[in-house]
Order: sequence, then C-alpha cells, then structure tokens
Amino acid sequence: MSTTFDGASAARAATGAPADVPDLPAGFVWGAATAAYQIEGAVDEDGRGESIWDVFCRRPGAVADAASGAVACDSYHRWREDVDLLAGLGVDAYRFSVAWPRVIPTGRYGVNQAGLDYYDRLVDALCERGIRPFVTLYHWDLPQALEDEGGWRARDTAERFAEYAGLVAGALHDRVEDWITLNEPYCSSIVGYAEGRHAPGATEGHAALAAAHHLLLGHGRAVDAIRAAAGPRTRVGITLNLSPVVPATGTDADRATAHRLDLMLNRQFTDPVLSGEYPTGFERLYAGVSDLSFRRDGDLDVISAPLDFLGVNYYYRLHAAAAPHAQPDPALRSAADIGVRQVRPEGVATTGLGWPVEPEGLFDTLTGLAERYPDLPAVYVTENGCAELRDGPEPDPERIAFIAGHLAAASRAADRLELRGYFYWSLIDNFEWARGYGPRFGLAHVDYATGIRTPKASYHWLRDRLQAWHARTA
Ligand code: IFM
Repeated sequence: MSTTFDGASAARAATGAPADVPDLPAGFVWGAATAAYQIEGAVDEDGRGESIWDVFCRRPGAVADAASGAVACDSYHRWREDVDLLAGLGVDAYRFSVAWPRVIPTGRYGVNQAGLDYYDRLVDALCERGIRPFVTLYHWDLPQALEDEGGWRARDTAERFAEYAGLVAGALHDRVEDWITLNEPYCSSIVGYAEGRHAPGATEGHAALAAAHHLLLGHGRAVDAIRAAAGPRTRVGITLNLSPVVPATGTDADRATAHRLDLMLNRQFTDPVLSGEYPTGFERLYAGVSDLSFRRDGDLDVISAPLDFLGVNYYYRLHAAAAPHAQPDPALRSAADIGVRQVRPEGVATTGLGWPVEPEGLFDTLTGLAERYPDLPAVYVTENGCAELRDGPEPDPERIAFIAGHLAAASRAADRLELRGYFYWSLIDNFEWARGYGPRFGLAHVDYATGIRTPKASYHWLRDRLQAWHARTA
C-alpha cells in the first residue's frame, strides 16, 4: 500500500536529511528548468511553424481535458516575469529549450528571424541578471513538416537536427556556453513512437527503436555542429531520464526482468553515448520487434562523441516483476512486451502523480553511472521535481521535503563523481504533456486564466537556502 506524501517528515524519514543547505562542491550550479512547448504558448505568432505537439493535442483523447500548449504560461510574452522570478530565487542558471519550429518553421531551410530574436532577447535578459543560460535544443517539439517526412523514423532528421543546432549555436554562442542537445530521447522515441502516449502518437515498435537510434545520431552530429559554430568556450552535453530498476523480489525471474527494463530505459541510451556500444543483450531484447537494420557502420563513433557533461533527469525508481510473455508485440506498446510488470513499492510515499518518492534512487543513479562508465564526464542533475494536483499557491511542504531529500542524496553521491549542479523542475507550473494542466511542478504557481505567477512556499524556502549557500561559498 502506498501513502500520500505528507510533507517534510516524509523526506526526512526516507533520507535522514536535515532541510538545510547541503554539502556540495564549491562552484555548484543552482538552477531551475522549463521547456518551450510547456511554457511559451504563442504557437501561431511571428512565423512559428507547427510542431508535432500542436497536432497531437488536436487528436481526440490524446491529452487530458483536450488541453494544449497553445497558450500555456504565455512565456512568449511574459518572459520578463520569468526572468524576474529566477533573479528573485537567486539561481545561478536557467535551463530552457529552444523551439525548433519557431526558429526553422519547416525543420529545413529558411530561418525565422523573429523566432530567433525571442531567444536572443531572453538570453540578453538572463545575462544582464547574471543568470547563466543552459540551452536545450530539442525538448520534444519536432517541426510537423519533418514528421510528415518520417520524423525520427527517418535518418535524415538527424542531419536536419544538426543543421538547426549549429544555426542556433552560431546565433547565441557569444552569450551561451552550455548546450544540451536532446532532452530525454527515451520519451521522444519509445513513448512517442511505440507507446503512443506522446507526440507523434505512433504505436510502431521498429520505428520507435529507429527513432531512438536516429535521435542519438542527431545528438552526435549536433555536438560537432555546435562546437564548429560556437568555438572552444562551448560546453556540450545531453540530458537522459534515468531510473534505477529494482527487482520486486529476489527471484531470478524478477532480477532478469529488472535487467531487461534497465536495458530498455537506461542503457539503450547511456551505453551508446558513454561507451560507444549498445549493451549486451540488446538485440535479444528486441528480437521480434525489430531487426535493427537502421544501424550503420560508424554511427556509434558519432553517437559517442566526447561530452563536456551529462545531464541526468531523475524522478523515481522503478520496481519490476516478471510478467509472462511469449513474444513481444511488435508494436512494443508497453514494457509488458518485454515481460515487465511494474509494481508499486509497499509503504513508500508518492507525489501527486503517484510517483514513489525515493531520493535514494538519485544516489544510486549517480553512483551507478560513476561505477559503470570510467570516462563519465561531469554530471548535472538537469531535472528533479515534485508534482502536486491541487491548484493554488498555498504551502507546498511536500515539494520542500522532496527537494531537501534529493539534495541530500546528491550531496552524498558527490564524493564519487564530478557533480556540477542541480536544476529543479520546474520554475513555474506548466503544460504537463498528455496530462495537461492538472499536475503542477512549479516553484511558482501559474493562474492559467490570467497568467499571473505567484511564488509558492518552496520558492521562498529554496531562495533562503541559496542565499545561505552563496554567502557560505562566496
Ligand atoms: O514535464 C516533464 C519534462 O518535460 C521532461 N521531464 C519530466 C517532466 C515531468 O514529467
């Protein structure tokens, strides 16, 4: 039986963490994160092209309450307020994403200068306030015109992505030094092309695996393009969503199941990027789904281009039990197709989305990376956050406890790797993809009817900790 997350005591009980300034390396970067489609709105303005999310949101039943990012937090117009919030919070950095269809409306050829200017102004404003921009180039909003040509199923999309990445880097590199190619390619491939829960809403197993490979190829090509356009001061990384997978019991069957889920969710991405190979057992895992014929000689050399940092998004651990399966459904619609049944851990508190609160999983993720990959670059936690379902800027003790617990776990892990920073997801409440506007992750509440932002208690709590941190480390 799981329990509802009830505030500070929960994280302390789980981690023993005092809700205070954690012990983290000097120079640690504190930040908050958002993504273009989740906050900007203004989908028809100033020449922006259509994205796969615009189209997916129109599909009946695809998104809760038939919501979309058409208005979202209206950050396209209210970005100055977001910058004020960041400055008031006292963060060192802001991670935001550039919308590809705002900059290159059809995904190929033709720059939309008005779209690029929006990011130019935002970057200027951040730099004026001493806030370091961390720019994500792809947070799921593929130009629909490219999807019409196959989307990430098509190898060509990787080349188009690299062109776009080089273009944005060329335009902003005088002020932006930190670039993230992709956010969570697992979601853009498996969730979007196999499970169909995200845009483009396909249920095609082979295509999803091709998409995963082409996303990674696009990442590798973009690393080169960014470095070529932006020069030596540039730092480039990729952000992966990683979840340690725990076997539900000690049986051999559950252990083997946990291993399969780990291959699919984590190592399908970490091994090619960090070791230049697909994990052992990968072909067997997907036998019956795909012959993996989209892979070409030399791809892994591109995909494993040395990185300046790895971004890790951590939300929860997964608990896996064996589920009988004769053969995977070639559509790969869910983890059941690789014989996995996810189970809820007993007695573990959950967030408003029912996600188990297990800060220990962040420790395991970070230390596990350090153990597995000898050449692991520096790591940032580029997302970690807690959703609540209630509306209103009232006290949010569960979020405070969540952050405190995860910072304590990060701090313990920091002895074992070069941990450079932590970005809370998210600065403001926003469009939570297929779940619409119900779940709220923000440090600041957004009234979607008026656009008004109101800092929550967690915002004030974090601001006080950051003030103390900066005073201590100045
Ligand atoms: O809102 C998302 C974000 O876009 C990607 N990482 C997970 C967040 C919470 O679901």
